[in-house]
Amino acid sequence: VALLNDFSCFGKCSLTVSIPIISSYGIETVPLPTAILSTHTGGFTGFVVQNMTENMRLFAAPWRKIGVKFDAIITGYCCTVEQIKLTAEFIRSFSDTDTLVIVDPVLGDHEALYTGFTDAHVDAMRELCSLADLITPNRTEAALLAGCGMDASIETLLKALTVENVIITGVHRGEEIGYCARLNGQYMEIFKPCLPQTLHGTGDVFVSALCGELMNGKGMPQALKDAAEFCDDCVQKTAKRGESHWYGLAFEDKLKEGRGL
Ligand code: PXL
Repeated sequence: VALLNDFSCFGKCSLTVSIPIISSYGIETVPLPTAILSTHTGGFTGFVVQNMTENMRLFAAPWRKIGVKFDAIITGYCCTVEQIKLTAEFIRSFSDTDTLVIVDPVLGDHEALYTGFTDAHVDAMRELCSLADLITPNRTEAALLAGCGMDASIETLLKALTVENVIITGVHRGEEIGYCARLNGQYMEIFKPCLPQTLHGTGDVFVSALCGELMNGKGMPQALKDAAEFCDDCVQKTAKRGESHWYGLAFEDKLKEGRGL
């Protein structure tokens, strides 16, 4: 699996989450960092960012020479419009007809674009999504991509999104939070208890588990169910650790449990 995402050294999101989780499913990972950050940007200040756009081109060139094609490509955080376009180019070069392409269209949250992102990012991301078999926007990203207002219903959002398989994450309903999806033309939803705190990187844990399940041959609906369960387990384990663990999910506790330790 090729992973095009940022490498946030401290804070547990993106590549530092997806490499170990996907490996734990017995799948080989090949990361291509879009940026290297001292920490992720959710709640930390003074972070340092090394943009990797030029290196992405340089690193991918020898892979092209080997003629490698990936069984899956997952894309996440892209810093710039140029990088979103480069990511699209990567998918075209390194996939064949069987490659599973998952685009996590990182654009924003809580009804706003992330700092530094513009409408041009949304347009480029919409184009990137058109190459995907499955996209996993949160509710804010779904509305941006669909060109709908933030108060649009899930039904309206799913109708407006033309990618065949869509999982909208982070949907709040009463005391619960969950996923609303259209998979193989069928509507499906899963809700879990919501903790009263923001947990950064939850989407990355979910998408990584989803990829692991799909690559082990599960169909999309079952993969969604099992990835949601995996992610909820990580959330519960994080809650047990208390407030010192505010910056990310304690997914290591879950992986350790899988070893019977
Ligand atoms: O997973 C979310 C994420 C990814 N990448 C970076 C982030 C965040 C969330 O804050 O800051 C750099």
